[in-house]
Amino acid sequence: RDAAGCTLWFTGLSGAGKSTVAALVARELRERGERVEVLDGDVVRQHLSKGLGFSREDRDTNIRRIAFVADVLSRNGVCVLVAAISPYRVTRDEARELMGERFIEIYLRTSLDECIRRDTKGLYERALRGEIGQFTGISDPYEEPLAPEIALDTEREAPEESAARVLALVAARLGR
Ligand code: GGZ
Repeated sequence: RDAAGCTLWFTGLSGAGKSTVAALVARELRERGERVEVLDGDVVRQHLSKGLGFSREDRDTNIRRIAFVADVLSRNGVCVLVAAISPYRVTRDEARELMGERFIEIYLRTSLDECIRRDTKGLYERALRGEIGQFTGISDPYEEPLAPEIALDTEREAPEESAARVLALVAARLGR
C-alpha cells in the first residue's frame, strides 16, 4: 500500500458547505482505517493563525500555513482535509505545487445567492449591512478554480451525495 497520504482541499464561499462535506468524508475515511486530520479555516484561525485578519496578505499567510501543515502530514500518510475559503487562485496553486500529486482541489460551487439565503451564522446579513468589512463575495473577491479535480453542486445535491462523489474520486486517484 502506498505510504503517501493526500490533501483534499475544499474551497468555496462561507456557507458553501466545506466543513459539512469535509466532516462526512473524514468520518468515512476513518471508518476505512485511514489516518485523517481536518484543518478548518475557522478553527485554524483560533490557533495557528490567531490574530490574522482578512486582508489579502493575511488570508495568504493563513493559506500558506495551512498548506505547510497539510504537506507535512500528507507526506507521512495522513489524509488531510482542508476547509478554508482560500479565495485566491495563485495561492491555491502554490499549495498544489507544494504537494503535487497528493493535492486534490474540491470546489464547492454554491452561488452567493444561496449562501446568503442559508446564512447559517448570520455573517452575510452583517456583511451586507456593512458591519463586517472585506467579506468574501460581498466586499472581497473569490476567484473560482479553473480546473478543480472535482466541483460539487451543493445546491442540487445533499451533503451525503457530495461526500460520496469525493470518496469515489479519492478511491480512483489513490486506489483506496
Ligand atoms: C470571509 C469571514 C470573514 C470575512 C469572518 N470574509 O463560514 P465561517 O465564517 O465559519 O468561516 C469563515 C471564516 C473564513 O476563514 P478562512 O480561514 O476559511 O478564510 S481564508 O481562507 O480566506 O483565509 C467565516 C469567517 O471566517 N469570516 N470574517 N471578512 N469569512
